[in-house]
Amino acid sequence: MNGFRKDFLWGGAVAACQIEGAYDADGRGLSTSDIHAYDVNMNRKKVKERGGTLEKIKKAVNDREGYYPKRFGIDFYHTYKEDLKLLKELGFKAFRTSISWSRIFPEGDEEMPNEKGLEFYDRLIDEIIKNGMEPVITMYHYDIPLALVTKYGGFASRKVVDFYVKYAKVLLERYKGRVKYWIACNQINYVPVVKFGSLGIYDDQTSPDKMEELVYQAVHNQFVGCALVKKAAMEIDPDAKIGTMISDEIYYPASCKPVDVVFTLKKNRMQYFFTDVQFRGEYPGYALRYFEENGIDLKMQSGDEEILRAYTMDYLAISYYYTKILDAEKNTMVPFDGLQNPYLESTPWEWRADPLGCYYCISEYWDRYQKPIMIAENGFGALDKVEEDGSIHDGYRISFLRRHIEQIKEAVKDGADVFAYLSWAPIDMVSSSSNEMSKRYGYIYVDQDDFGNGTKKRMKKDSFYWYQKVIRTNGDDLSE
Ligand code: BGP
Repeated sequence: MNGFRKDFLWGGAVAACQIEGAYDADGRGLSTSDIHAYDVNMNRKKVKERGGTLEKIKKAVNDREGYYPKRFGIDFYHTYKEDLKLLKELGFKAFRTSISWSRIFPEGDEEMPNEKGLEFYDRLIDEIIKNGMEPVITMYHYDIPLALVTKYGGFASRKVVDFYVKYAKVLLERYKGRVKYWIACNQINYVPVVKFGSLGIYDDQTSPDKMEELVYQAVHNQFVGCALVKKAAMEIDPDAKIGTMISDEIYYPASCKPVDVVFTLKKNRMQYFFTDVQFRGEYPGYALRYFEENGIDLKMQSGDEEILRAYTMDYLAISYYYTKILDAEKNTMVPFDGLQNPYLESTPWEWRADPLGCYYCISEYWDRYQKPIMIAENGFGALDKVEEDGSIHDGYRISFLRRHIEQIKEAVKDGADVFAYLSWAPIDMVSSSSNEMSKRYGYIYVDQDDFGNGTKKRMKKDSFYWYQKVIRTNGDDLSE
């Protein structure tokens, strides 16, 4: 294959908790994303997830002074029609967004779903389709209903798995025939870092020495949840495809010292662990050994192993942003503990772009599983400047995207079945990690600052016209 397949899904990806706003509209409940305050003194090079202790969480809920950007997003809840029109003009073939769990089950454990929430996604999904795009829907993107955290302790509880599967079944029934591509959980391997957003585990839920065990227990529960979602999809809508999604965190050895190379292999394997379980249907030996040697005793319920084996995922969604390197002496097995690569350029957030790494990552995953691959996120967060005449010259973003798409094409030429490229994010919105508005990814600029001030006017950047050409030529013309 010399280029992208004819039905290649070009598009972009967003998440409900960063874009929608309207956090209390139409019966929506609070979610984990609503308690992340913007911190003007934050160090961009050391952005950490803010979960906190149970007390801190409760305080944030009642705080009337701090600014919580994800509660407001860019008001997509009300502007989706105009925004989708712009994406249609770009030529989008697909649009990935997520459903806000707490719009459907405000507290997570209600008997019946919130009809008003379901109706919003009826309208949104219909509008996506009306604009000629394939909807790609993430069921759960860092916004578990907050009550499931405070009452049950998030995915560490098996009850929450039941609530999650019930929620997913409601979505599958309701949007059957309209949504083909589902992603069960955003970046399932990223959980040790985003343990609050992704697993709903708070800082003092257990003692520090038991935290790793609790996290992996919750991961196990999430695996079972995803497998049960696949089972439900097979029964409810056999045409639906259930994907698992990882954030690429495959690192390079810092040197060719065999000890660095083997350490890197072992650490990378704990990343493949997630997809090994979800595609091969069983826990690999290296992971079982890691758990045993680190005092991690996972509680499996009877039937779990059969469920994992019987219901594996249909495709792999990857988000790809940067790479890091590993030194056996300086780094530990703690996930994502790595060093910056001196051969790569830094951004203010220390996300070092590595287009060749994109080829490397796709090739590794394709060679390992031969499962269809969707690039579910890839993009360049930057501080954009609006010129006096309203133009925005984001050549750096065009260059980033061009170099990555070229490498994806290289992997395609090798035979990798990449069927979609959904860049993050077509329109500026609140950053997931830093809660800033000024970390911008879009082809479309949104006039809004870190405190939510501004006209919210949408403006096309130079990259808008470039990506439009890329889509029009099915990736043949990438010239800047
Ligand atoms: C991914 C998340 C997204 C997203 C992106 C960029 O890990 O799935 O939600 O926002 O990273 O991250 P950030 O917004 O922190 O720059």
